Amino acid sequence: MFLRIDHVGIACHNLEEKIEFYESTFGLVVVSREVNEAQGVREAMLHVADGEGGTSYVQLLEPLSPETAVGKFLAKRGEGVHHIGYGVADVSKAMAEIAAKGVRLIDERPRHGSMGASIAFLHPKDVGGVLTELVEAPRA
Ligand code: CMX
Ligand code: CO
Repeated sequence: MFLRIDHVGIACHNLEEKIEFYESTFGLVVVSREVNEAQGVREAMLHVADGEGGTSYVQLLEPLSPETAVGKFLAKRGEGVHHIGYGVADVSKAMAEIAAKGVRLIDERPRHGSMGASIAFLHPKDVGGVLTELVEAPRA
């Protein structure tokens, strides 16, 4: 069902500081910066590698306010890995297949993600404590 790890989402207090760290420490390059009001984040995608299944990124996330998903996470757990995003060919199809196995979907239908992707989240309580995102990249 999964084509690749599309991205690892990392929660942080200061996006610019964290970008600088990833650039200077790992040599990663920012390929996109966005504010996603619906998701409550200011974010950056940093390119990691291109593979047969597509491209993998690190997604750095700074909350727009304390009441957002990432804001609440930071208050409870502090900075660190927030979610894993898996690449899929068809997000609606993957959602239906996964829901049929009894895993709760957070999103009833796909939403807008980074760089034009269609995304949907699965509830961490049904995935062993891991917030899981499905990502369908836009057609080239
Ligand atoms: N990973 C694992 N567990 C998490 C979690 C995370 N990222 N975020 C919350 N939880 C856990 C909490 O620890 C809590 O568990 P306990 O009850 O055992 O303490 C439980 O889930 C409920 O957490 P909460 O703080 O009360 O928060 P909510 O229920 O209001 O929201 C969630 C949790 C997952 C439904 C919400 O964060 C959500 O809808 N996330 C999806 C959207 C999102 O994260 N957007 C930002 C990223 C955007 C992008 O990638 O593009
Ligand atoms: Co994500």
